[in-house]
Amino acid sequence: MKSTVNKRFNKTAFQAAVNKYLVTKLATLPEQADAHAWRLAMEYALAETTTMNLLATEQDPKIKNARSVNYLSLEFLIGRLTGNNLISMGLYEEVTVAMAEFGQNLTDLLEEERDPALGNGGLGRLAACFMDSLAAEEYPAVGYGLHYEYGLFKQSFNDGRQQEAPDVWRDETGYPWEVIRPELAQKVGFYGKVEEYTDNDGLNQRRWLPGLQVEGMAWDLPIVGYNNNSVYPLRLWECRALAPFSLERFDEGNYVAAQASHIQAGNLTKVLYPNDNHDKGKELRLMQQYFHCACSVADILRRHQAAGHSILDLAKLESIQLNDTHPTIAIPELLRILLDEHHLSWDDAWAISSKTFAYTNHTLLPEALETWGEQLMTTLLPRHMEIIFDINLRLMGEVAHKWPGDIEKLRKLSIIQEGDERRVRMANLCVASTYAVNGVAAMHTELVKRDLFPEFNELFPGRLHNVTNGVTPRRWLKFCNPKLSALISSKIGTGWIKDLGQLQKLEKFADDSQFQMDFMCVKKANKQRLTDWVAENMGLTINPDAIFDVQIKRLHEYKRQHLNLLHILSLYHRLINDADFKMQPRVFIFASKAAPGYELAKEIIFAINKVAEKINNDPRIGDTLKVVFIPDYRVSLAEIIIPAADVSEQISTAGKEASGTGNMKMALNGALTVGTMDGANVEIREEVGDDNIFIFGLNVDEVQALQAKGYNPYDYYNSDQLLRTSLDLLAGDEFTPGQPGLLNATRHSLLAGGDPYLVLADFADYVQAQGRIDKQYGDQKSWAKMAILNTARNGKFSSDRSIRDYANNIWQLNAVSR
Ligand code: GL7
Repeated sequence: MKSTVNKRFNKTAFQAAVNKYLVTKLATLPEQADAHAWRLAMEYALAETTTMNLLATEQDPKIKNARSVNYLSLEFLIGRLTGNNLISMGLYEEVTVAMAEFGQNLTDLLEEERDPALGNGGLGRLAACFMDSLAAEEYPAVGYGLHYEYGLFKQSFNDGRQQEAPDVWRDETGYPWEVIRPELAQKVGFYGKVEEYTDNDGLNQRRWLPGLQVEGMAWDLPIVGYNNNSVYPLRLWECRALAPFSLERFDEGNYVAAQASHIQAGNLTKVLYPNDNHDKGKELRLMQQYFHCACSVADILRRHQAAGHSILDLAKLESIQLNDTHPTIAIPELLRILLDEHHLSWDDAWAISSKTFAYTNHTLLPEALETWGEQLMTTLLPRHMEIIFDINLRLMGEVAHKWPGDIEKLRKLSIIQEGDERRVRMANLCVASTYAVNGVAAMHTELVKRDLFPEFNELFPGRLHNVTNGVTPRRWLKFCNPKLSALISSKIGTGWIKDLGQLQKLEKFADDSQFQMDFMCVKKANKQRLTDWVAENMGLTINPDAIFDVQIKRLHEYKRQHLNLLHILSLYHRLINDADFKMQPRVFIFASKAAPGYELAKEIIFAINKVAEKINNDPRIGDTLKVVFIPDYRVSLAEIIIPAADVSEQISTAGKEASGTGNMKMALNGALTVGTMDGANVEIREEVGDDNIFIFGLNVDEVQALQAKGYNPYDYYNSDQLLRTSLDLLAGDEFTPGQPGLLNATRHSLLAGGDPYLVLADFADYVQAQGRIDKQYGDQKSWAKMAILNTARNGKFSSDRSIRDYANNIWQLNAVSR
């Protein structure tokens, strides 16, 4: 089958298809249809093309015989698909016109779509950007994830406190872009026992006899390549009970018990775990992980063999990228299949598996490094536990050979952590069993080598790489910021959409007064768009001429939203008590979800909301200072906030944020970063130059030195008057009238709680950097120049470049154009 070329758009045929779906799928008529029905019908009509091209890509012999990558991730935070797919298909304008003839406004229809929030934050969003770039660059790829029934929870505020509600991302009538693939369904086992037996050749073999089986149903979402005919699948597995589940129990008349196990088995993919950078070690989560891996590995082998390739050639044709340790169990799963089902020797099986897998590390935080108890592993996956012990035995042999008699090295590198209960360290398993390990920003990779895996780096020289993260320019500039995109294209053409480095050509306009005015005009329009959104959805009035100062990311102590809050408190204090204090009007904008079980994070949200309530209604402050906490942060909100940002807050404790990607999105859209020397901030600074970024705070070595010597937050509290006053504002009832101490949790964590992320240590320098920002904004011409240079110089942070780095340095992959 040859693919259809999108560009030959037939408006009449498209409109006929929309009409057909209105009637046949939505049981309504054009005269009666509401926006919801029009949107769904339009999407079904468009999906005809993407599904056809998905199949055509899959069937293409060039693809079947090419080396490809399989991106395994428990999260794909894809966001709304329709607007982006229209851009990739090159049909945005055509469909705008076609729908207008039905009396429908495309922009309004697009607003109708709910975000599929199948991820938590940066890690999941990165996976989505990578799929977009793989398709744009035409590197053969399949994304493998889970088809959660509920995505990340919906957030609302009740008297300032976070409330969580389930997120139903699919419509009752279905999700038009996805297509079910029953022929790809897989069976997945759990529990049971391992049996030894003698095969026909008289050889001793082992096999796993699972005690429970479930079914994995495949759903494909189309990942549409920008301006090409390739459509790759994002294959999401949904867990279903195998019916009839237990015939005997029906016979026994135990109808309800049989249904109960049925319901339980069907629950595996009900909900995404809402933790970000935190490992909770729940059994159901391990079941999700194995379910994901078993389905995905089986599907990879099915594709490989269906294309006529030998299992012995797996590593030649397939690479499997593990997005963090969440899909690590895919390694023992592949080994189990090679050993127990294909009866390969250990050495042969290992040779294949260890050349197939690669692993990306996304964090250094100890609480985020996954471990699983031996007991749980043995019960749930007895054969996999045996295989993990076998891998470890060989690893320990290598360690003993390299460092004879060094027990400490054995202890540190072992996949098995000794203690009251032995635990499996998933990161160690990954480093020992993959051919490449990468960090996600230059500094992060250095810290992985220096602090996290120094011994592994010695044992396996050359295995550790860096691939700096990136973001897709299609969603994060072209789609979310149409005005800036048009302005850019009017100066340098449209090549930047596929080759973001071309933004450099804007540098020569940085001093051009007219361009500066145009650029700031676009920024103002985007700020007005956000202002309108805030008025409409939150009933709050903000001033679009103020500095829009934005911190949008998950709520975490290491990201230090409370440092931002302390600065706000210091401004409030000075505005009221210091008649000489003057500042540019500023709106502080937050959007952030806290993990439902992370109490302190929720307290910080509460504190920000309460402070906002008071400041926003204080007549002494007027328009000078506003604080807006936008509820239910999600991809579609980011698309409105990011183009409107003047200042991008990237203020994590140095050494804690592996990369960050919001930092890249905002800089690309012309915001100036106030940030620490952490994650990708370091590389952003390298690109934009020291004059175009506001760096402050301790660097990673200073953080480590301070902690080694014994950090005491009271040293700062006692010696810095402004800090003390700001922090103490949280102690009384200033923001919670009649209820003193309600905001104490945040203050307490920073004092008696020991301030683990050195907020107080960085406060003074942060306030100074903010002062420089204030001053700089007073000079609009030079601000405009800095903003332009941020857009011009951030081309490096395209995920197309990240993907090319992976393809060239890790996957050894060639593009296949169709
Ligand atoms: C993260 C990092 O915290 C973040 O800095 C990085 O940009 C992202 C993508 O590499 O990965 N690691 C992690 O566990 N989560 C992240 O967002 C949840």
